[in-house]
Amino acid sequence: MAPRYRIMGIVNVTPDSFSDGGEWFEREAAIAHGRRLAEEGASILDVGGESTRPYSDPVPLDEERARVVPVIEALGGTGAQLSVDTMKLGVARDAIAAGATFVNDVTAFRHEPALAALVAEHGCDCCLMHMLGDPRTMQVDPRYDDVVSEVTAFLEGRAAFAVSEGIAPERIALDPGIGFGKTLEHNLELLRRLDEIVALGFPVLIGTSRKAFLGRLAGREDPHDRVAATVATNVLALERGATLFRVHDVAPTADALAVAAATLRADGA
Ligand code: HH2
Repeated sequence: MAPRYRIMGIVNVTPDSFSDGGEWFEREAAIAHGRRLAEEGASILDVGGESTRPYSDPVPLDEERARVVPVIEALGGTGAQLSVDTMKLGVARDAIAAGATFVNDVTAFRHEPALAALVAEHGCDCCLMHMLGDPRTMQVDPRYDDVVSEVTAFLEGRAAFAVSEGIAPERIALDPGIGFGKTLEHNLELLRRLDEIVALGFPVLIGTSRKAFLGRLAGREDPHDRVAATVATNVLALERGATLFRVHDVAPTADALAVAAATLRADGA
């Protein structure tokens, strides 16, 4: 039987995220949005205060902390596990104090390696993602000899680092980082051969939600019109062994994965 899967709903508390920038920037709007995503079937809520879209600039620590910590605190009663989408130790520390038990670091502990020890100390879950370069540079002519084997080797190395810092292997999820230093072909190859990353033995998280490559394939300029395209990639990823799905649109994803999982005999959580 295929393993259970979970949906991670995206709560962006940012003025500039690529697909929903500014929509949930007001604290109360972000909190209401998070509650709605939990009701729709998100068992994890991923709260982020810094956009990592291509060419974006970093956000100062105090600003990011002020965006995410009150939202995490307020989402405590939803029943969903709370995740903080940050690469900063200071933000993660306060997010954990506010109730987060999952750290989603798109730099896989490369930005601040001490984040790994913090995650270990608190027994949190974490997601380690592959990214080529940084958000300011990653989409400038990304190149690989074989994108899947290079991403897989990178993730294996980062997981080994996390374990060496004391994080239990079952608390580590790996993510190929769709759109982070990848062309359209790279993204498709990673989805096509996702089973090679799954074979490392860690839960695999996939984040395609509303991303630009889907807009190019489906001819959808507006990210809000990329929901069906997103759902297609998540169904394919489930079939290849992914168990965590990071999405903006929880309700349609939940429906599609329930049907796909029943067909594949994978249970939702
Ligand atoms: N994608 C984004 C942000 N965080 N984390 C993981 N683990 N995997 C992803 O694919 C991923 C991520 C980008 O999406 P979004 O949060 O919607 O946009 P922005 O970074 O512009 O806020």
